[in-house]
Amino acid sequence: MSLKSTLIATLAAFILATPALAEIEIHDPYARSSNAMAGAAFMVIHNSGDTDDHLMGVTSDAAQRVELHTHIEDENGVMRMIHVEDGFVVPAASDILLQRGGNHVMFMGLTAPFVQDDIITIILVFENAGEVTVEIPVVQVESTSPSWTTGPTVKAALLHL
Ligand SMILES: [Cu+2]
Repeated sequence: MSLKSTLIATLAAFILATPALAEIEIHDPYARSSNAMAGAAFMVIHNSGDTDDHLMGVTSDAAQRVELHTHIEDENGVMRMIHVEDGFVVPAASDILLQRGGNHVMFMGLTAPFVQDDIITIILVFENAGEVTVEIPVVQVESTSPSWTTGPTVKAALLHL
């Protein structure tokens, strides 16, 4: 293969590999578990592209079931977590937050307990960007912000697990 054709092949591979990576960026991911069976992951998902994308699902070996969840307030004023089967839209040139008390990645039936500083690997599946692998550090140590597991209403909501 000539140098020129090698360069063209390299360039073509680069161009083919780049677009999906350029559109979606994940910032500040962290994961934590409330008990030996369940955990959640939080992050900022940034869409730098000029078209909306759609987070359709998530997979991971870290638990038997991994789902996209959100919190809703039921008729009794109790916050409950529900599986969001349609996923989340990530608007063009915008961010969505997966955060405590809101949208999150839920782990049910942990393969192994989450241990501080361990890395949990998940694959987010986007309609346009495709599969995006995210390495997420476990942060079990309490920060100054209130834990998603400490409030009595959220504890009640965990019973659905
Ligand atoms: Cu949940």
